[in-house]
Amino acid sequence: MARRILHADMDAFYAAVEELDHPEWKDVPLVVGADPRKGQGRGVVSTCNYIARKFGIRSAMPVSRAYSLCPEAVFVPPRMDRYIEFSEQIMEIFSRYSPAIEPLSLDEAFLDCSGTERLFGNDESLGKQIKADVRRETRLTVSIGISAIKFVAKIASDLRKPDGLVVVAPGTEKDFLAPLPVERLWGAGPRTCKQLKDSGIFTIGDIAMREPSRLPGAGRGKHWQHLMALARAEDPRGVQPHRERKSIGEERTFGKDLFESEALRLALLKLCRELSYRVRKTGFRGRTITLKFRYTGFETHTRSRTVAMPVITETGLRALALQLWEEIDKTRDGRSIRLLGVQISHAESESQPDLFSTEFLEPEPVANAGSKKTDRANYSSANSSADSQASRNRGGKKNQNDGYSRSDSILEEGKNLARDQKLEYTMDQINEKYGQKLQRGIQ
Ligand code: TTP
Ligand code: MG
Repeated sequence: MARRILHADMDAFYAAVEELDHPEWKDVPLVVGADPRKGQGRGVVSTCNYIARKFGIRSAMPVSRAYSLCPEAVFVPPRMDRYIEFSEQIMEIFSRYSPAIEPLSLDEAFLDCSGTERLFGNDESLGKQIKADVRRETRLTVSIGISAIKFVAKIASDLRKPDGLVVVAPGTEKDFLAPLPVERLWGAGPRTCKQLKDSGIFTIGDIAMREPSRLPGAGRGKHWQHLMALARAEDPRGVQPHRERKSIGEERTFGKDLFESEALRLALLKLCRELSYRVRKTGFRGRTITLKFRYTGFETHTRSRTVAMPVITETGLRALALQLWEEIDKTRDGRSIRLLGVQISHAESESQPDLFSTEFLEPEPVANAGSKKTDRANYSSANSSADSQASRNRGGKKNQNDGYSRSDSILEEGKNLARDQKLEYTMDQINEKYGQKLQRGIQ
């Protein structure tokens, strides 16, 4: 089966973030780089918006040159913290669509989406879903290319920027590449392009058709061999994730900071719903749940708890998340919350928990949640797992210490857990079947 590689790259990334924070810059030429009018004319352009590009301004160009091309442009210094914040959000969105992600920079990544057709539909539908998620959650646009061949996906994402989606069907890659100028070829720098043009070669198709001996340098050397292979759409490289997925999470920055406990609780439950759906879809298994919260003004904290068994049901996740939330709510002194997130980490290697293991009832020692920010509070778990706790709560008297033997109680919890799991999978199927139809009806 053909691979399905997706390349996603944000549009005018730094500039788009600046426009988001300063809508007054949206319709004017905007350059991210030191302001040449303030005596810092030696810096270079990080990027610029698409209006500024019409004046010929480009990344890495000296700001003094950008100024001479467009004196009325607004120049703003880069704010890396803010771009990193968006980058994390974008990568988190990408991670919903593939566990194999190869980030190339803050704003772009390859995703290996092979075998996800049943989950996300055809290439077009997959690309549209990712674009819609990015737009809805960040209010930024991303361009996407999809192909069975890695570098073709990269070229495709760049072709219809901004806000592009280009799908190259398997088997059509050579035809797709043929008319494109040689500059598009990954690895063909200005020097190579000049050599090619001097030899009468202007398009990628020209390279593919040319006898290797009639290429510059007679086509010898690794560099030319590589370019020839690419021109013929030969690229065996796969997506190389730098690391296995260690966690899975959902977070939201609210449109307006939230203050009411009830509103925050509801927002948390919604996050739990979305996260548990992804847990079911990806089969991710983790035993640590972490709540992340950011106050108005950006102070960020996390609290986490580790349990003995992976958190696999929404019921279990909600129970744990609410316990953590109540602790936070008590200590936040009425401060408003800007961002809320929930994450499961501490990945398990086994794909399914053993429902009837006696470990099910053992408390787990404190875990290290790996938070970057301040005031991390880890709690050891009083209960064995969120899932079994939820089962106990629901089971009422029967699950108390009321004469049932330990193995009976384990069996009972296992049954409850299996029932929750089955119910939630069934709900997913119903939602996927009728929810999508409903959405299509509305569009
Ligand atoms: P790019 O993806 O190359 O550029 P872009 O996102 O601004 O524009 P587009 O993809 O729509 O063509 O780079 C991502 C960010 O990296 C960019 O916003 C700013 C930064 N960057 C630099 O700081 N210096 C550079 O030379 C380049 C190319 C990018
Ligand atoms: Mg970009």
